[in-house]
Amino acid sequence: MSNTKKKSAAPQPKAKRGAASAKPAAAKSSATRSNATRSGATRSGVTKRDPTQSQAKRESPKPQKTKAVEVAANPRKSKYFRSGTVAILGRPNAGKSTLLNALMEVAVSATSSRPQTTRTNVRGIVQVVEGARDKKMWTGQIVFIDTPGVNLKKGQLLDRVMIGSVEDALNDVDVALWVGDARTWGKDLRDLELEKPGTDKALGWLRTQIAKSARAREKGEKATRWIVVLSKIDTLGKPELLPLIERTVKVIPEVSDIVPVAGLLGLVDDSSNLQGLLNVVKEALPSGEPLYDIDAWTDLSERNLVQQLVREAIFQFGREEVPYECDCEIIRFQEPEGSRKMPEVDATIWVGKNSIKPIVVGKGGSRIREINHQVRTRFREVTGEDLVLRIMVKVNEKWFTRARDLRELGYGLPE
Ligand SMILES: Nc1nc2c(ncn2[C@@H]2O[C@H](COP(=O)(O)OP(=O)(O)OP(=O)(O)O)[C@@H](O)[C@H]2O)c(=O)[nH]1
Ligand SMILES: [Mg+2]
Repeated sequence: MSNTKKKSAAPQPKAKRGAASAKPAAAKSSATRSNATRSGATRSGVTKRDPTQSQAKRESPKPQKTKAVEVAANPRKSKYFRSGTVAILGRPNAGKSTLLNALMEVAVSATSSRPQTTRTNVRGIVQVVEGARDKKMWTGQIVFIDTPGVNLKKGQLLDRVMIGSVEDALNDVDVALWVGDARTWGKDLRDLELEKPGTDKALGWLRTQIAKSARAREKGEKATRWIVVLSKIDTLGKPELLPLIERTVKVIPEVSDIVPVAGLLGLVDDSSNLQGLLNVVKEALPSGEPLYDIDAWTDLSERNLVQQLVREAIFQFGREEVPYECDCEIIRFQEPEGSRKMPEVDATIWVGKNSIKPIVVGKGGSRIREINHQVRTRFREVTGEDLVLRIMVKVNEKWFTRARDLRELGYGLPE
């Protein structure tokens, strides 16, 4: 594994920002995520970008620019402004990343039908802008943190690192969303009622965390507010949903709100209830100053975005047992410069077994070509830019058990 250093591109909290981090005007207008941008969104949640606007600052990928974004840029800040951080938690495959992407209207977090697709925390910032066309007010800023699924089965070091990420995300957040798949939430409620932790102990963990927040509140300390989000409601009928909500109130009375949503439908579809969720979350946040500038929208650098997109493609194309044993390392990320008009990236897919390598590569390299094509397409959807991408597949049987290897793949482990 290489010792390539990751470029850190987390949006700097406002208080820590210096003049050097102020964004050029072009970047400013192109990056606002707000209610006003929503009309420009496609159903998949990715907005179209004006190709003439690009590369003003390459720290984090820029979402695509729409007329609505321009109109919404730099509205007046309301004196009733609310801001805060919100962790998105839940079992693997509950629909957390789909929810974040839908709320942000840009598919920045990796999703797939397989559990444990998300491996590290991803921050997505929703800027709330309200009001009529010429009276736009910037009324709130919600910093969502998408997390790996809570999975406490005794597993590899990688599993422990992932639950470490989840607990990091919970540190000091204002609101925690527990995303429960509506199709299996009834069973989860039964297990919670019987105080059975369930096979993966996720519910026991949830109880412990909620109790911690309740104790903090009793002591008058800052306490996280818990909201249950019932996901994938497009798969249920209303008659099934209402009893679930009523039972949740009884079984977890500490929860302040229960909000059913269908992330897959996207913000533009009223039946997704995503706007309803944004309203509830915003109301749960404290009044205060914005934590980030109005143009901040994610902490992913383009380099980390490519890494996530490769992981996503592996999860979407891989057979059952394959994805978990694979990960992606970005060996080289070269910014566009001079005659180089697009980023050039060398990536390695590490696989945990010799037998997996031919599956990932595919017949005559067919699967790796599919992965490469999908990553470049998704990169263009998010940033509006093309990418030169070379992918190698290599075997390292220990990558998910050795701290050093995990660190090199960008997992936050203490030295
Ligand atoms: N029908 C339906 N499917 C959904 C919805 N939201 C997510 N899904 C599907 O559920 C699967 C898992 O979605 P993800 O968003 O990757 O789930 P996750 O909780 O982030 O999963 P991990 O990162 O593995 O913990 C994908 O196949 C999604 O398409 C929804 O609103 N309706
Ligand atoms: Mg996820």
